[in-house]
Amino acid sequence: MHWPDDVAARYRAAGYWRGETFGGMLRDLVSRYGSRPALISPGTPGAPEVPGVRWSFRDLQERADRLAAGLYGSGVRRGDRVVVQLPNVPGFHQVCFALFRLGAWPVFALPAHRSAEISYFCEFTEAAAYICPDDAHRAYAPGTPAITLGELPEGDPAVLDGLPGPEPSDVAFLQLSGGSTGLPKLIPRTHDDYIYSFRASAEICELTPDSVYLCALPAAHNFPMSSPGVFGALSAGAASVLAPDPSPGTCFPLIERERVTIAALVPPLALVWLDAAASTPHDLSSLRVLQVGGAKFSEEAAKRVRPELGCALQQVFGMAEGLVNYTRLDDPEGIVVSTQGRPISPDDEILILDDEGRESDYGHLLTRGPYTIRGYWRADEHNRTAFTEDGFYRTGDIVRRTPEGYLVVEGRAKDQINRGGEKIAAEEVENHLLAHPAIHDASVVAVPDAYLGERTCAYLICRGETPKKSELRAFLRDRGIAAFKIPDMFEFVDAFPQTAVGKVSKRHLRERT
Ligand code: OOB
Repeated sequence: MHWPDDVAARYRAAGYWRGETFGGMLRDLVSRYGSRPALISPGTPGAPEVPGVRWSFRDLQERADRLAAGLYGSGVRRGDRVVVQLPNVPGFHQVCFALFRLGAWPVFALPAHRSAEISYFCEFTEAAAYICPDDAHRAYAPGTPAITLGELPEGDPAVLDGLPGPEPSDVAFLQLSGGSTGLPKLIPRTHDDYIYSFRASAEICELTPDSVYLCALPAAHNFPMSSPGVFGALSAGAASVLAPDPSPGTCFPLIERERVTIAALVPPLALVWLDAAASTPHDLSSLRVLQVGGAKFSEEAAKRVRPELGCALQQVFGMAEGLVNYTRLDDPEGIVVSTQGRPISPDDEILILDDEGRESDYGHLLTRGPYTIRGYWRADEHNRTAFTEDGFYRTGDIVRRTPEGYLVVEGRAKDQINRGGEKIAAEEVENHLLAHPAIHDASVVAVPDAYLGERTCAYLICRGETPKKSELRAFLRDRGIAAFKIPDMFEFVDAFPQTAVGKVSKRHLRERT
């Protein structure tokens, strides 16, 4: 699962891995920036039970330590897994740093996940606890002790004193893969590798203690977490504003009030912001950089950012498994609007192979480097195909490399739908559909969509009477899957087109719509 010793030694010698843990990093930040703002949350207007808060670096550390002591008192130990599903509130980061301090591993679920996903994460990771927003969530993980935001335990941090903390090379948490298989894969990220990725990202994004980062996407996703995200902002001594939702109605007043300098969005939201900016009464002039990533941002839309929002665009092409590419802030506009950037690290190895496995400037993207995993957690069989023998990760993305060394995402070879940045593994949805008694076979594919980039279409072969589409939607909802995975369209067919070797030809299915 880990990097070979000689490679790890090389990453240390190059200064990428500094032998630091999250706990050590926060202590160091408190000594430098103690009373400066770290996390700002506007609260929910009209809901006094969700008040606005401003935590300094010291507040964050003190609260995380008290929580770590409380969790220790509840039995959470080093190496334990804890499924964390929280909205964009400072409590999310308090929980992260508390678990990091104990050496327990957060397993980052998304707010949209429901019982099917949460119960799987809890069971597969043998989670010691499930930290969730409220009582309604308890039912998602019947066998796991649930702790709601309102009942986070506190203890005397003195109990932590004698405890051995995690090592820098230890796993810090498990991140979710976008996935292309029946069950989501878990990504083990270490203190060393992750801290390098967001520190270097903060540098690329030119963050300083005077920067203000707006976290509008779900905080648990890799993009707003570390590219540079809230962790990158913290590492630079900068404040982060946690938006309860990404709408212009919520975010524009926050940008004005908190003088936000950088924000991150997926392409459909960037379009909504561009449209709303034309008539907003809010002053957005503090915004210097809008990052867009998670799915392909069209060149036409990209060209609108500077004239209509008055800030620079930065394209971000990354993956929870590791590799992140950025256009740089001083790149010529032509590169910024037409490419998805270049890697963070001089030691990110990029391999582009054509269908015959020959090196090329167009084809399958494989990568290896100081913050790209060498294997998913507890997935030996899948790892044999997802990684090459010499440790390259097969991203499943089809890319082109420009003469300047920038990557352009041209398509995808993996069986996944990218619905405006939300990743859907076709096989996972197909398996849920196959559980319906009237469905004989199911094939889920992406269809182009002007707003989301892609939507999902389920092609179905039925036995007996054809079920109503509304009934299928209700069936999937009742199976407890996240709403974004429920297909946008259902098409009933008698047979699936086949490839020469007799497999379902998803390419031909996609061309039907
Ligand atoms: C980010 O991470 P994931 O793990 O949700 O998804 C990774 C996949 C990539 O393999 C690629 O297929 C797609 O999402 N993707 C893009 C893209 N950024 C991600 N496709 C086209 N253009 C882009 N700019 O999505 C993620 C992680 C860190 C930073 C940014 C995004």
